[in-house]
Amino acid sequence: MKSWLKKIGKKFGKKDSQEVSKNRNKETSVINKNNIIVSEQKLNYNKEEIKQKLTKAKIEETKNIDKPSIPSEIKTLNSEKKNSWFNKLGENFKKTSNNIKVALFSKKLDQDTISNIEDAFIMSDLGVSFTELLLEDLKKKKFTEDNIRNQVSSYLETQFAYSKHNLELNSSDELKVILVFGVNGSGKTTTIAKLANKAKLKNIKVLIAAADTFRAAATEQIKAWGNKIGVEVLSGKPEEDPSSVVFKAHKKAIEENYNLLIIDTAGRLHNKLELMEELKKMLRIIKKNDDRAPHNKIIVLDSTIGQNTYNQIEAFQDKIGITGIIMTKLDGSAKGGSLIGIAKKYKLPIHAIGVGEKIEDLVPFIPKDFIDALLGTNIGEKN
Ligand SMILES: Nc1nc2c(ncn2[C@@H]2O[C@H](COP(=O)(O)OP(=O)(O)OP(=O)(O)O)[C@@H](O)[C@H]2O)c(=O)[nH]1
Ligand SMILES: [Mg+2]
Repeated sequence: MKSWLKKIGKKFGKKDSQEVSKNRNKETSVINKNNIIVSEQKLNYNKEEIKQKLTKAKIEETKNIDKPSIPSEIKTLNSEKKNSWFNKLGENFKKTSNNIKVALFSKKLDQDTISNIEDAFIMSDLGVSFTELLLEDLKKKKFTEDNIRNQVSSYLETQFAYSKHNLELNSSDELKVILVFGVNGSGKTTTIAKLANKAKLKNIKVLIAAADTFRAAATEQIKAWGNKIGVEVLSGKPEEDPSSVVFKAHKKAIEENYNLLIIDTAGRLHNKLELMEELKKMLRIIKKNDDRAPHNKIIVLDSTIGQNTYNQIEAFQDKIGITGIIMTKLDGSAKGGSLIGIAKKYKLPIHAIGVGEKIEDLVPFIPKDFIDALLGTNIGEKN
C-alpha cells in the first residue's frame, strides 16, 4: 500500500474507531438503560423477557458498528489528499493523458483503438519509434476484452521495472555527495533546494556547494533558498574556478561531519566541450578527497524540452556518467510520455519529478502513480 494512502488510512481508521466507540457507548447506555429499566421493573419481568431485551439491544449495537458514520470533513480530506499530486500536473499533461484515457476506454484492441492509442502516445512525446515498438508489443499480448486500460497500465509500468528509482537521502555516518548537472534553466538549483529541504526535514546534516560561479545571480539564488530552508550554502567568489568551490565544500563537509553534500553547477550545453571539461575537472577534484564520491551524478531534465532530452542524456552520459534522472516542470508540460522512452532506452533510475516551483513540489518517482497520471487516472481513483 502507498505510504500516503497508509497515512490517510491511519487517520481515517482512528476517526472511524472513535465513531464506532461513540456508537458503542451509545448502545451500551441503551443496554444500561435497559438494565436500569429491567432493574426498576424487575418484579414485572420474567427471565425470558430479560434475555430477549438484551439480545435485541446487542443486535442494534452490531448494526451500528457495521455502519459507522464518517464525518464529512474526513471524506473531503481523504479525496483531496489522494489527488494533490495529480492536481499539480498541468492542464497540458492532463489534456494529453485524457486523450490516452479516451483511447483506452474502448472494449477491445481493434485497429481504431490502436491508432487512437498511437496518436495519444505520440502527443505525450513517447517518441514515434518507441510508440511503434510499444504497439507491436501490445498487439502480441492477449488482452481480455473488458480491461484494456488495466493491462496497458501494467504493461507500461513494467517498462520501469529495471531498477529501483528512489534516491536514498539517509543520514548514515558516511558523507554522501550528489553532483547535479544539466543544460541551462532545466531546474537544477530549484531541485537542489527541494532535495536539501527534504533531507533537512529528515534531520540529515546538509551542505550545498554553490559551484555555479558563472553568474552572480546564481549564487544569490541558491543562497536565498538556503536561507529559506535553513540549509548552509558554501559559495565562492564571482568567477572563481567552480572546482575550487567544490573542493572547499567537500573538505568542509568531511571535516564537519555532514551527511550530505549537494553540488549545484552552472547550466551547460551538452555540446560545449570546454564546459564538459569543467565538469570533468570537478569530478577529479571530488575524487581527490574521496574516490567513491560523488555517489550520485544526477542530470536534471526539463520535461517541456521533449525529444532533445535524448541528446542531452547521451552527451552527459558519455562525458560524465549519469547515475539518475530528475525530470522537472511536469506541471507545465504535455510531454510526460518521454520518460517511458528514456526509461526504455537508458535504463537509468528516475529519482523524482518536479511538479511546480514551490519547495514541496518534488515528488518521488513511483511508476504506478506516474502511469496512472499518464493514463488520465487520478491517483487513488478506481479504474
Ligand atoms: N513550473 C515549474 N517550474 C520549475 C520547476 N523546476 C524549476 N522550475 C523553474 O524553472 C526556472 C529555472 O530553474 P532553475 O532552478 O534556476 O534552473 P537551473 O537549471 O538552475 O538554471 P541555470 O542555473 O541557469 O542553468 C525557475 O523559474 C524555476 O522556478 C518545476 O518543476 N515546475
Ligand atoms: Mg542554477
